[in-house]
Amino acid sequence: MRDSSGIMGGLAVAPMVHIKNSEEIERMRATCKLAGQVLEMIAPHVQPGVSTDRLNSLCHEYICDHGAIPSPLNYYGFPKSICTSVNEVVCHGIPGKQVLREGDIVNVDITTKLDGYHGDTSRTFRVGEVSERSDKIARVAHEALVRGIAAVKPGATLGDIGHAVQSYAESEGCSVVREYCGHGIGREFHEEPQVLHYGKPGRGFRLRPGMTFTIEPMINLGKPDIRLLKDNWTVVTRDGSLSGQYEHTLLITDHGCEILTSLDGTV
Ligand code: EYL
Ligand code: CO
Ligand code: CO
Repeated sequence: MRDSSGIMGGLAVAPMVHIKNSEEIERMRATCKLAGQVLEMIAPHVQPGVSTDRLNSLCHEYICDHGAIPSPLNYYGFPKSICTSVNEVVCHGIPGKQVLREGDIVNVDITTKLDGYHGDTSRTFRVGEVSERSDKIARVAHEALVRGIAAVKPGATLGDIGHAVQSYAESEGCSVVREYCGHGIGREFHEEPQVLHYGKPGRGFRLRPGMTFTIEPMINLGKPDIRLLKDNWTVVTRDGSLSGQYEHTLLITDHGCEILTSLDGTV
């Protein structure tokens, strides 16, 4: 039996990567554009005094008003439509009564399902003026995604992406969370392949035109270790250090890649 790790009887096998045709690519463009628009819509609302529940409601309404569904809602039982991960929360923060305060950083993670296809993107927002440390982890997490995307070109491998992210993050004295990775995306929220944010150049699956996947490195200011809170969803840094994350959905093209969740072509 072939398992999700791509290891069968101790031998590595190629993941079953779905290559999208032009019709599917148009649908990916539409859902990813909507996901990007949700982040643009919510940006001015990420201010001191707003609750994460309010951000969830605004995103939920916007997504539904545009004929789409928020993919995280009920996904493995997830109770909300977006993830809001504040400060030392690494990912899967559940929107609730928590009110954002000046100096917080918060990752807002949006996935839309439009016309049968998923688009996935996230950003770490600074709430008002933030400390040097908070600014650094947001900046390094953003640049880690920039470096990962820069490694995406025809003939490149998944290992090239992971290496680009890891070598940059560690050169800044930060660390890469190992337990979560980017992923293929399309008709399913999570498809093969797994896109690790660490690795060695030249290793792993070779990128092919028509592949759609996310890069979404979670970068910690301290150690890479994480733990799960008792709510069984919220992932935090074990050492309590700050964590940041940015995410885009990409399409591999004949000549490079298209950042499907970017509205203006920038990361
Ligand atoms: C829901 C499901 C355990 C997301 C992503 C929301 C959380 C914890 C089970 C991955 C896995 C977003 O790709 C993701 N974000 O970019 N689960 C996710 N959930 C959830
Ligand atoms: Co996401
Ligand atoms: Co994702």
